[in-house]
Amino acid sequence: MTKKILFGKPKGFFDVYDRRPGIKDSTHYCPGCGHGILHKLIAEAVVDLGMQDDTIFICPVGCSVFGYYYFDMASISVPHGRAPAVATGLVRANPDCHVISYQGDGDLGAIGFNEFIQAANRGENIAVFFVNNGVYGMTGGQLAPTTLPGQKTLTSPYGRSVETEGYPLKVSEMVAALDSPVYVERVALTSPKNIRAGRQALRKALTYMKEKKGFSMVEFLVGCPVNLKKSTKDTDEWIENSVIPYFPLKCFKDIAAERKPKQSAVGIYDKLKVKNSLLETEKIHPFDESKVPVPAIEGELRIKCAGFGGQGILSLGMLIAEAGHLQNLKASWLPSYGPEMRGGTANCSVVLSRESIGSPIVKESDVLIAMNQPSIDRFSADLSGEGLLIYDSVNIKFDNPLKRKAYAIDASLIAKDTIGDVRCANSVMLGAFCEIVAAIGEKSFINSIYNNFQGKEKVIEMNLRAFEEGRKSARKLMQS
Ligand SMILES: Cc1ncc(C[n+]2csc(CCOP(=O)(O)OP(=O)(O)O)c2C)c(N)n1
Ligand code: SF4
Repeated sequence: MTKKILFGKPKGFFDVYDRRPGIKDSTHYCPGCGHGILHKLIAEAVVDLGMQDDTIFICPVGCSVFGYYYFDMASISVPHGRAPAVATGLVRANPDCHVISYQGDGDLGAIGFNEFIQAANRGENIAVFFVNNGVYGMTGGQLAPTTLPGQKTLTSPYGRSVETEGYPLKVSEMVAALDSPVYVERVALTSPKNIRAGRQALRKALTYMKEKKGFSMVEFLVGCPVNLKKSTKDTDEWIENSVIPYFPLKCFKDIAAERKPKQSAVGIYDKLKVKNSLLETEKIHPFDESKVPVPAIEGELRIKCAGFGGQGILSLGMLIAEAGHLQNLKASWLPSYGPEMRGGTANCSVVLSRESIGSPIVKESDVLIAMNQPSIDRFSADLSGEGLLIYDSVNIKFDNPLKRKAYAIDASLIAKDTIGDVRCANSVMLGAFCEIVAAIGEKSFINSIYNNFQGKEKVIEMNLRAFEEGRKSARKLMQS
């Protein structure tokens, strides 16, 4: 049989689908699948609107996961439901690119609903094409948030029960109720007339995105004949007779004319600006750390600080990280929150390095600063062979089974008796760390204390004294 091509392929598609393994001249979609029609409308529109070179098509998880086989434009695959989050990153990083967040009803309405609705509410300058076929197509036709009441699917063999599964999610209606989105319309890709309306809606959303008017969404009611177990013709009839009465075709919102083009968010990428805005360094630093040489740390110095919530463990880690940062090291600080905060161990991971840091998570540590018994029980086995342990001997009994280098500091006692406030025990430990590890100059720690307790003169004075006491105790230990 000879093929007669009535309409050529849109220029927005590759001539040959070389990325597709096996057959290169047709798509992987089932006959009658709505994705095929929608892909064609997109491929035509991006070229007609002159957007092909700066449009990024986000391929979702679902049957359209292989969109990049077909579209001759930039594309990116993302985890299930994450398209609006990735789209946000793309347009924030490059406000001149155009991002199509292409999502099924499982992808958008179920696993990714929060990311979707938050992006809509922020009014990100993206176009979301929401493909509502009423089921999870790719995985064999399970119930989706948009499955109709009474509709039979793989996971609702007796039909969707509104008692147990609730009513279908009316996404367009919900999005239109938000203030930020500029354009929301529901169309159906069934009859030629409906497809023409869908084509217009899609072009409108792309145009608004090009004009930087903000967030647009078009919901496309389409068929998944394979999972509905219907012919293509019956599927279209079913959409028209059963789906559209539930999900009416409508332009819910079109207020782009009232909106000015969005201004690009200004990123603060200037390291010095960030430092100045966060720390007001010029005003309060007693020392000029730019004159301090960068410490000769080999590889990464991986530190774990652990103790009770309330002992200032997270601040201790922050003070170390900041002291490293002030000496132009790369520094990361990763707090661990959770139920542990209430009465058990609170901990944080700090990594210092001259090079970029691989991971901020510290499992095997070079230094463990432990301030209570559960912490030492939990983390001492994770110390590396050469690792150093600095612990508060008031709260901890430790017989050092692995024979690590260990320094017992009476931190809580010093803080209580000498400084007059047990809450300064963390600064005693900071002083001990400064002296024992000897990687970072004491001036950076002092600056870090000034920064962290800005404006609280008495607190600064107490913590500086505690820091000096910690250094003194550590020196004594090291000499003995
Ligand atoms: C994190 C994660 N959870 C679940 C899956 C399994 N999965 C693949 S596709 C899909 C549903 C897709 O349905 P929909 O978004 O409606 O797209 P369609 O296939 O119908 O176009 C699911 C649940 C997955 N790939 N990743
Ligand atoms: S299973 Fe459904 S959604 Fe997936 S390609 Fe086939 S018809 Fe399209």
